[in-house]
Order: sequence, then C-alpha cells, then structure tokens
Amino acid sequence: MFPSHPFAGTASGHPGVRAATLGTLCTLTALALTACGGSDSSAPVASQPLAQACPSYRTATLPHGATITRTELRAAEGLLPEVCIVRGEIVSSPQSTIHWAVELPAGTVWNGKTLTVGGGAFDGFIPTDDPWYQHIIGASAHTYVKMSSDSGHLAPGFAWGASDVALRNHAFDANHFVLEVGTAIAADFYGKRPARRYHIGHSNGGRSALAATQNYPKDYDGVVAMEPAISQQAHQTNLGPTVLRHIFSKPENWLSPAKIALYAKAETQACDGLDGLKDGIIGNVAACTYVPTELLCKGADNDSCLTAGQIESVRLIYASKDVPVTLSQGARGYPGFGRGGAATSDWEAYVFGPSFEARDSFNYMAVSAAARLVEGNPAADLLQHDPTRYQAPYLRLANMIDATNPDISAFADNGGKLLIWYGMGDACVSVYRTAEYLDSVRQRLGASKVQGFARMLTSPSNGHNLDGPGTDPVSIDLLAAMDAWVERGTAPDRLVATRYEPADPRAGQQTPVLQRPVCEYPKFPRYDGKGDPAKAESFSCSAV
Ligand SMILES: [Ca+2]
Repeated sequence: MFPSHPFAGTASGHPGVRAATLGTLCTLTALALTACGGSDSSAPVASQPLAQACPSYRTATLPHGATITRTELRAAEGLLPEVCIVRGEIVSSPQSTIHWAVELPAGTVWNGKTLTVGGGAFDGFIPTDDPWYQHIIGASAHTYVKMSSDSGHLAPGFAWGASDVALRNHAFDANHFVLEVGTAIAADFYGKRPARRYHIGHSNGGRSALAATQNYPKDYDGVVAMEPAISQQAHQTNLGPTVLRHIFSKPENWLSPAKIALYAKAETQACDGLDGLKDGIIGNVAACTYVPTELLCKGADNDSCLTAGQIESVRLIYASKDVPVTLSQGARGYPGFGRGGAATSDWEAYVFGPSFEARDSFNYMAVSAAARLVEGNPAADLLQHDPTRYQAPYLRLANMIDATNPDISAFADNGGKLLIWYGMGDACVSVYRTAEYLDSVRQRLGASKVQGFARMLTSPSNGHNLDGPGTDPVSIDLLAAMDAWVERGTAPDRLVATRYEPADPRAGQQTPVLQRPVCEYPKFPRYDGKGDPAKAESFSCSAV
C-alpha cells in the first residue's frame, strides 16, 4: 500500500502505516484517525524536516475515496513558508474528478488550524497553485494548513455543467470532501487534529464560502467571503439581454479604455467630495447619481467625449435589471453595479473588454458560457440568446450553484462566524445583490442574531480585481480578523485598510500612504472635517 515510503514496515512506525494497521480497530474517519494516532507514542511525520518527510509521504485510507497522486516540496518565497504539497484526486464519476492539494508547513510553523481556499470564475484550477490567490488571502494565511481543489473539473468554460455530479462538486461538495481529506492528512502529519477550520474565498470562492454555511453548516468555525458571486444565474440571465447586448451591439456603444478613463475622471470629480474629502475615493456611493450629459460628443466621436450610446451603456451599468426569469429562492432580476468601478480595472476587465471585436470581457464570456450550456449549443451567443426561453435549465443551475438560502441558522447555532467583504465598485458581481441576501438572512433569523455572527464590510473605490484608488483590500487581513472573532470574541468592527505606493507589491517596496476604516454596509468612511486625512481616525463610519 505504501511501496515507495522509506518507513513502511519499519519499527519507527510512520503514522500513515500506523493508521492503516489500526484501521480494523478504528473507524477511518478524521476524528478516529486522531483518536487512534493520539494513543501511539511514536513521533508524527512533521517532527522530521519537510525535505525529509515530504517526498514519499503517504497516509492511510482517506475519506471519500481520495487518493494521493504525488507530493512536492515548495521552497519558501516571500511571505510563503516552505510547504509539503500533498496532491491527489477524488473520482466522483466519469464526468467529475476532483483534483486537490493540501499544503503542509513545518510543524514548527503550523498554527494548528486549516484554511480552505476557494477558487474563482467557473474554477477548473487549484487556487493555492496561483500566486494571486495566495496573495489575496492575506499575510496571516501562511501559517495554516491550506487546502483547495479545482472543484471537480479541469475544463475551462461551463460545458461540464451538464453533469449533475460535476455541478454538485463545483457548487459545494468538492470543498466539503477536500476539507475532510485535508483534516485527515493534517491529523496524521502533525499527530493532532486541527483546532479550527476556516474558509476564505473571492468571487466564486466567496460563493463557495457562503454555500458551505448553507449546505455543510458544521464544516467551518468561520468563513470569509470576498465579493461573493452568490447569484450567478441571475447575473447571466439579467446582464445578457440588457447592458451587455447594448454595449456589444455596435461599436458606438462600447467604451475604450480611454473613454472609461474619461468617464471615471468625471464621475470622481462629481462625487468625490460627497464623503467630506476630495481624495479620489468615492466613499458616499449611495449619494452619487452623476449622469455624464456634459460629456456628450458635440461633433465627431473621439476620446474626449461619449456618444449617446456610450452614455446609455453607463446608465445600464448602474441600472437594476428585471429580466423575467425566476431562480432559486424565488429570485428575479439583478441590481446595478456600485459607483466607483470605472476608476478601477473592472470596467475594462469585466464589462467592456480590451476590444469591441474580441468581445472578451469577463461578463460577456461568462454569460455566453451559460447560454451555451442551457441551449446545448456551443456556438450560442448572448446577442441572440433569450434567457426567458430557458427558465428550467437556469433554475436547475441556480438551485445547485447559487448560495442564496437565507436560513443559515445551523451554521450560526454551531458557533460559526461569517465575514463578507465587498469593494463598492465591483463591476463583476454587484455588491447590492449580496446586501439583499444578507437582508433576507436578517428577515429569517432576526437582525440581532445575525449581528452576533455576521458582518458585511465594504471599501469604496475598489473593484472585483481588488485594485482602484481606494485602499488595498489585502491589507485588511480579513482572515486574521475572523480568527480574532472566533478565538477571542473580538468582532471585526474596527478594521483599518491601508493604501500603499506602489499599489502592486511586485513593483517594489511598498510604503503606506493612507488609511481608512473598513465600515459595515451601508456605512462608509466619512471625513470628520478635521484631522490628518491620511489617518483612519480622522474618519467615521457614516450612513449618510
Ligand atoms: Ca472622497
């Protein structure tokens, strides 16, 4: 069973071999592995240096039919410590294999807890293998045992969604299975069961964090959902026939990067001061109702003006949609996007794309991928697609994927904590949809109960790509805030975000240039009218 392991069958007793030997005495769950392992006095694998322990590490029978395919040692780099990466798979069906990875730091580094890292888009990659995901989960993440998966497929796009098993894995089962696999491996590797288990994810990974609270409420002590894409089918059915069809129906409606910059400057000029300080950050998003009529081209179209069709594109970005397709929880429609996204990279990345002809904005590609799936036509395109004709297949997808069940009482009653963060200018998935969802949770469970275990925090002038003229979302360290809440009962009500120069850590040594409080939605940082505008203490969280 462990042919390549140097310790297999030796008296030194590799814990994996030990657990296999004791398999007839113990139920091979993660808990029982710990109970069995704990009774054995031999040293855990992690008492050896990783370079020695990792190459041939194997463990006993894993839950959910998981098998280890290989291990690799990843050297320390930057904030990332040296880890032993255990890779494996769970073959759920011919249509869905979950590829997973568990990252094990040295025993002297491990903080005794696990962190499930969610993916993004339609997944199909292992997030912990991607430096961006390792960056956005925050500096405190790197002492955890991290685990993640491709969510059950490696294929790009959404064609795999025809399989119910693949859908279910992607929606919530893959993370649940891998959590139990990773917990068993950690218990074996370190000789003790993880004390806490957290989930952090962004976009679809934020959705999977919320899906866990709804489907496997005892899995996590806390989940951090960054800009969660909780209503993906509402996104697909509502954006296609409205804003995206308008933008991509003719070049005169499409905004080039230069025109996006023109609009962003004008919107910032109009709305910047509504939060009490002209600092390039649109804090008071709710009060910003700017319409760029003065930018209307008087003569020929050029980069210093907007056509009527382009002004209509801007209006549609902010407008609520109400395409008559009813989805899970009776949901219909999709809110507009929050102000401030034009000054981030979001409008180009998610709405307009780099060129009109390529039609390769993320939203265009995502809506088209869903249209192709529900039509069963790989050539389907949103310009012709009528989602109202595909109510049933969209509902099927929504019932599985959308994380909009307001009854998360089991998660709360198990002691779980929920921390949502959103950049107000997100132009991929609307901040207002998640705000609506949290309202539905309050209606179901009562506002005071929800305040005891959940927060939705926002930062202005950040988008889905986490950039923009606002502060750096990664500087908040949402995971550290969650851990303080779970371990010490300190609710995340006084968090501070920092802006650095340069904004990109890869561009060189970063210097902090300003800080702002991170406010609970719908409050925003309002300048007190006095005090250093670079300091968070000069701002108050205000609803007006
Ligand atoms: Ca401002």
